Amino acid sequence: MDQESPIEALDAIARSVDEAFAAARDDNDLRQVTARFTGRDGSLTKIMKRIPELPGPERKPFGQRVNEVKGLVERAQSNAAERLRSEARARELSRPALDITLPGRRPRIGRIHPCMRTMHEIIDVFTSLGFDVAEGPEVELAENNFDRLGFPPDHPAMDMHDSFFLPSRRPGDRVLLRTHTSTVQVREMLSHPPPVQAIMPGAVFRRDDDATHSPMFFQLEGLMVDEGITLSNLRGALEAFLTRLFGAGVKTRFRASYFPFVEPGAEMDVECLICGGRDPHCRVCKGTGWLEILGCGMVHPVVFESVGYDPERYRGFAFGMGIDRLTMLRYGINDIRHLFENDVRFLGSL
Ligand code: FA5
Repeated sequence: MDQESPIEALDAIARSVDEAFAAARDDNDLRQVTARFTGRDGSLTKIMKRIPELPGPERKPFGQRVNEVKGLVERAQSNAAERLRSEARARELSRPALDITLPGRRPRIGRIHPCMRTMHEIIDVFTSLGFDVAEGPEVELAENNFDRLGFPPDHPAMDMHDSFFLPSRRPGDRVLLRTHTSTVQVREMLSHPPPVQAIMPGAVFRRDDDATHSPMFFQLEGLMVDEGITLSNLRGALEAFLTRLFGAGVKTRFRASYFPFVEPGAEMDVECLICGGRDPHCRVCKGTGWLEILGCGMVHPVVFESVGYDPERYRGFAFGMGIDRLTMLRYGINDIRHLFENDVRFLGSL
């Protein structure tokens, strides 16, 4: 059989174009079909090489016809691409809009920080005993933090190495991050005449950092001033709060201690609820079986004088407790730093 002429071959190519592109099912098919016509080994590319078989006058019209067929291929290719796009879109639209088999994601629900939970409970105890709640600033004058509380000028707490001093805007002011909430006692007494019965919660700052000392921690100060206040009022208030927080059986002890703003002064310890006093290497109680939770005492007359109260007429008690330490004891936490690392797995487990 004779080989078909280039003209017949070109006509056959032209007739096959539409069917070839109609068969393309995806972009990959489309690329392959296009290559079959116009690729390096494509039928249209090859047929150009047969031009010399034609008589001279037929060559030019043949070349034009090849170009026309190339145009056919291009149009068929772009129609097929459009068809594939709309088929894909139709498939997408016919899918259910929402995959209801996918399990939902539970939103994370925040919780109150354990220190704040302890703080709120203690506030509830004292407000039920008739105490008001007062607050003061975290950035304080050294005068309120130390001087009015009777700290002697060379007291080590005033050393730059023990407290966070800040540059002050007014020349002569010594400003620092308060090291205890006793500053608010001073502010309360300066702004209210006696009697005073208030608690003062808040954050305080010191250059401390170990298993039971954090550079930022929370204290809650208590102050009661009136005629005839005695040490038994102090013990009564503290016992009421400890029983509410830890239950009736918890062991506590008072130790005589020194604070310049009280006389007599004491510290109160709670039995180590982490090791129960059984671990000589316990990092919380350091093997003593006790953890110090607060300082307290009867307000020193020097303080009354510094705020303009009559020390002959008034007596008062004050205490300052460490909320973080109480939180450690309540939740059995053996390192205060865990409370401030913001690990939600740890905090969420308490
Ligand atoms: C004072 O801060 C006194 N202002 C308390 C006071 C108030 C005494 C009124 C008398 C009258 P002290 O430095 O001991 O005292 O701290 C009180 C409590 O804060 C400690 O018993 C302890 O529970 C807690 N505490 C102290 N330093 C830290 C720290 N770095 N991290 C966590 N808790 C601390």
